Amino acid sequence: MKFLHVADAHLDSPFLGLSFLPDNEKEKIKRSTQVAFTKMVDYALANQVDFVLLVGDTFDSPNPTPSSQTFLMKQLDRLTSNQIPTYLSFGNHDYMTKQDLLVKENEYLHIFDQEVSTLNLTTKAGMQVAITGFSYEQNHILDDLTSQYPNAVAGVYNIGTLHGSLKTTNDTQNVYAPFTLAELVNKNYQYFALGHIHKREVLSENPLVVYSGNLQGRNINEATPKGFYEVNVSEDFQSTLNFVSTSEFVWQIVPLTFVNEVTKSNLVAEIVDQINAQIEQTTLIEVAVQNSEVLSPEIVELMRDHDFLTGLNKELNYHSLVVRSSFKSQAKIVLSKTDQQFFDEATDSVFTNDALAELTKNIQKKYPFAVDYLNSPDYIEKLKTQTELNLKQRFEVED
Ligand SMILES: [Mn+2]
Repeated sequence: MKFLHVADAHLDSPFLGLSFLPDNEKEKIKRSTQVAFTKMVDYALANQVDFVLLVGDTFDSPNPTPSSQTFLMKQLDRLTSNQIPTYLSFGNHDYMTKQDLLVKENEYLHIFDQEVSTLNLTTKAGMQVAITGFSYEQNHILDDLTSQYPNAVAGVYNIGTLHGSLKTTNDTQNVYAPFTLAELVNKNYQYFALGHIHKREVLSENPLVVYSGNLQGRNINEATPKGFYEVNVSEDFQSTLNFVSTSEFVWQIVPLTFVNEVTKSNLVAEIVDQINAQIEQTTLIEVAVQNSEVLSPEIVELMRDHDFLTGLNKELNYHSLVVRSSFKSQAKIVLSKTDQQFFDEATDSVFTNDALAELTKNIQKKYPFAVDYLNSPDYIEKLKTQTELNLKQRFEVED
């Protein structure tokens, strides 16, 4: 038997921050989530899989556009009219009810309710499968629902589907159907198909507890190829994973280090050569200058400019695009010993989670989805680097 573990298609993803790109490029990027989903359905049909699991956040929002609704309806129809059972649950982004979909449940399309329930299936080859799951009806689920998952049934291939995240010690983060790995492992299911975290990850090998990641990276923090897992199951229930990539393009931070003297006349060639040496497929790129102290402020200004960055694109391999730039400096701020002490103290007190939470209070209130981002160590690190760079440009610096 083989089935597909798919999650987080995020149809309708807005791909924010790319408004400066030409319309045709923007359109292509926006369409990429649909293209990725279509590739998955193509694969299911070509390989005659026994069933497909869609583990939440198929849409990016609970109010999908007519275009996405119609698209999903057609794709589900391709699966079900070819008698491929499809099991869909709603996640924290697309918390909806069955009645909100353009397509009705039928013999082959099963949609999980808010309550944890189990659906049974016998494959064409006669294998018994039990699939347990639930749907979100609001964007947060504070309860750990794993106790409601029934015990494994002997002789049956038991699958748990769960859109959620591992419990953390910080309770304010435990709002997406939190669970512990031990709880899942102790269910003795053959496979836990997880959704929500966009990074592909095997949390446990035996039994398999797996995040498939999303189908198409949506921003620079979602680098590496994305796709789904095909799970092949032998008659004695041994499961093997086969990752199938569906991304139309990948995101990549491309570090740039300038060795030669950089002038405006060799700038484009310097950047393009370094990028082309580091990409292997269609890529949306952040160029990350590692030693911006060798660049004049004018050139840094130029490299921050969208028109300049867009102008590089026609020289790049695989129709790749530069979509942003960032700057690190190796230079040190020169301070007297006492000043340095104050500077270090200030750094430690400013870049704390609490201080940043206070600064971004209004943003967090207005855009609750930004909370995770603003609190992420990655983001805080970036903010720190950027602040240091800005300060260095004001102080005297030495290499
Ligand atoms: Mn999610």
